[in-house]
Amino acid sequence: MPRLIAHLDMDAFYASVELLRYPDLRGRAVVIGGGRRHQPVEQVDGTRRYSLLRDYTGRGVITTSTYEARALGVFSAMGTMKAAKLAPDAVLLPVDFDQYKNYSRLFKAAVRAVAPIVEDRGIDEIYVDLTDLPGAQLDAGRAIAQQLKDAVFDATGGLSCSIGVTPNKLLSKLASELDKPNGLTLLAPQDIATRIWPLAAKKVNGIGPKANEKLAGVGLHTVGDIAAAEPQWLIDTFGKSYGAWLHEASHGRDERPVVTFSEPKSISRETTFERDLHAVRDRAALGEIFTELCVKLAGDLTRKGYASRTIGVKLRFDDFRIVTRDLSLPAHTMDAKTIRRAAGECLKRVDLSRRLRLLGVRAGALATLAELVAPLHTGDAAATVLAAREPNTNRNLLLFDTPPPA
Ligand code: TTP
Ligand code: MG
Ligand code: MG
Repeated sequence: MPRLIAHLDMDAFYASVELLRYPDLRGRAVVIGGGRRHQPVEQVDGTRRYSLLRDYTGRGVITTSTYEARALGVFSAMGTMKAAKLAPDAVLLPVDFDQYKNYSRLFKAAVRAVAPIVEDRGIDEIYVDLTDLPGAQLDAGRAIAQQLKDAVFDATGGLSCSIGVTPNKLLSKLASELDKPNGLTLLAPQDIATRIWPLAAKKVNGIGPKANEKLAGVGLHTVGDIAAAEPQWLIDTFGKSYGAWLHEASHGRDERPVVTFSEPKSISRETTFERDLHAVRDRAALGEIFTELCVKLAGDLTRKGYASRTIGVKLRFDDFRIVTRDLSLPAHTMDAKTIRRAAGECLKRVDLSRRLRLLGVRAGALATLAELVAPLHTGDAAATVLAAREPNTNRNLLLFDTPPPA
């Protein structure tokens, strides 16, 4: 049975979410990237006054734009001042990351209700494995893909998305962009030559700016150019593994599975002692273990790209009774000292007269680094962060338009 993999990407995501609450802006060039001072002002006559790009001064960067603004040459990651030159009459709206995160949850839940094998690829896109869904093979996934689009539209109160359905993730990612916005594109292997080979090489997920430059340097500009190159020559030029991958990718071959992943609710570290320890008599040893747990926990958070707002402790006594306590912090943290202090506060609320078998520290109420950092830095701040976290690898992809503050 051939695989049927869908890639779903929301259309002009942040901008489309804003249009849900400002429907009077539909059809206009709108860019998202302002700060609080660009909040629309409600007038006495019930209309709203919007900030216009022409009035913008600052060093912000645009996160996205409506398709009407794109027609004027205004795209993601463009400096807002530069965008103002191209589209002075475009409306500028502030970034409301919390709102986009809510709509992200909504559309993903709607998809999971129809097709449960979902791989999260960031705030506005997912892969979905349709292979084994009833009826999917009858029409190469078209009806189910349409059902996904309808479910997303209904669950979000009117957001559109574009879906590509092909035998693998690599092709689907490319296909979902082919007929944007509101696209539904099915590709079979025989469509690769006509629809994929004309695309610029850098459109392929895995061909970054560096590789693209090197490809251009040897005269390979499109996916078709790579496909036409000798595999051995690609290997000689680009190295054994990347060269071989370039050949496979250009022919639309990709075996990677759809990997489901859900964000952890909490991350914890605990240790069972070799011999039971007493809070007073073994104070030094316990203190050392306690600190080490907090340091390790902070390391886990940092490595995985999370920060926590609720720190808790877990103790098991020599009679096997378990006690937990937790404490909410004023702000998210991934800092070992802050965690240690909060965990220490929790410990003060426990009766420590019995000896301990186990001690654990837990970080809950997690937020991803991208969630925390994006609202701080988008728009008008000195450094604009275009942040994304790869959910499967937990790799943080933080891109600053100016160096991050020290
Ligand atoms: P994209 O899916 O790349 O773009 P989009 O949804 O706005 O438009 P399209 O119809 O072409 O898919 O990114 C999703 C959101 O991520 C986007 O709405 C805003 C944010 N983003 C940034 O903040 N900075 C960026 O450089 C990019 C590319 C996106
Ligand atoms: Mg999108
Ligand atoms: Mg996207």
